[in-house]
Amino acid sequence: MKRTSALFVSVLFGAALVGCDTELPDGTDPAAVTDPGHSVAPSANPADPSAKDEDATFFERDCGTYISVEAAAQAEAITAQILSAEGVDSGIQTMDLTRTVPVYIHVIGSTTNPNPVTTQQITDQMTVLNAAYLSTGLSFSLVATDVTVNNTWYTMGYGSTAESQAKAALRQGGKESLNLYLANIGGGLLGWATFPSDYAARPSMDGVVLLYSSLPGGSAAPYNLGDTATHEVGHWAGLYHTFQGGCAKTNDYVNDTPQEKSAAYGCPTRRDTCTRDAGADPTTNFMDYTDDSCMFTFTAGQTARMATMMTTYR
Ligand SMILES: [Ca+2]
Ligand SMILES: [Ca+2]
Ligand SMILES: [Ca+2]
Ligand SMILES: [Zn+2]
Repeated sequence: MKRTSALFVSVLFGAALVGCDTELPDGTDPAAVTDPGHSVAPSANPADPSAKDEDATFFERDCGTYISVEAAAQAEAITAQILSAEGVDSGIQTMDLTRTVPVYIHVIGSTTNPNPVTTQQITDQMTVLNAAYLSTGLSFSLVATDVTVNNTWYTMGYGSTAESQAKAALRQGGKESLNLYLANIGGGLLGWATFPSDYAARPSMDGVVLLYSSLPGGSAAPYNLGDTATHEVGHWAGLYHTFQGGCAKTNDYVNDTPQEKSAAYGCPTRRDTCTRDAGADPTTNFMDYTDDSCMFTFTAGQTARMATMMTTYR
C-alpha cells in the first residue's frame, strides 16, 4: 500500500453513531421513504429539473446539489445587496478569480474497504481539477489527505446525520479552503456540494462530497475521469447547473451559457431544448450532466460568476 507522508489513518468506531442515523437499505428509493432524519433527497424534488426518469435503470449522472428557482433568486438578491453595500457594480466591474485554493481530502473507508482510493488517484484528481480550471485562474493545492474508517460515514447520504457528523469531525481550514469528502455515498448520487453563500450559516458543512469511484481510474464509468469533482467544485465556487431555471431568462445567472430545459446525459452532438433562446444546449459544459469525456468547458461568464461569488463569500 502506497502512502504519502501527509497521509495518516485514523480509525473511528461507528458504534457511537448507531441510533443517531438511519441509513436507507440498499436499493431503496429515497423518494419513497419518509424519514425526518434526512432532508428530502434533492433529486427527488418534483421541481428539480435534474430528477431522473422513473424507468431509468442504467447508471447516469445525478448530482445532489439543488437549489429551487425561488431560493436562487433570493440568494441572488442577497449577493446584489452585499455587493451594492460594498460599492461594487458587478455588471461593470470584473473581479479576478486568480487564487490558489488550499485543498483537504478526507477519504472515508469501511472495515471491508478501509482505503478505497489510491494515492495515485488523488494525485490524478488534483491534476484533472487544475487542468479543468486552468482558464479560470483558479488553482488547487493539496495540503493534506486523511483516511477515516467509519462504516456509517462511508455510506453517508445527502443531508444525513452521518454527513454532518463526518464533516464536523474532519473539516479543516476556513471559508477559503476546499474540503473534499470521498465515500460510497448513497442515493445513486455522484456527489454534492455547498454554495459559497451557504458558508456563513453552516461553516462546518462547507465542502464537496464525492462518490470515491468517480475519481480518475475509479469504477463509475462513464463518470470516472474526475470531472464529478470539477462539477461539484463549480457549485462550491458559486455555479449552478446549466439547466438551472430551465428556459427562464435568468436560467443559471450566467449570460453566455444558453438556456437549457433539462439535464443532458451521455454525449449529445446537438441538443436544443430552449428553441427561443439562441444557441444549442451547453452540453460540453462542466455544469451539465454529460459524460466526463464530453464535458470540458467553463465559459467566460461562468468564470466571472465564480470570481464574484468567491470574492464575495470566500
Ligand atoms: Ca445561462
Ligand atoms: Ca437554444
Ligand atoms: Ca472532461
Ligand atoms: Zn451539480
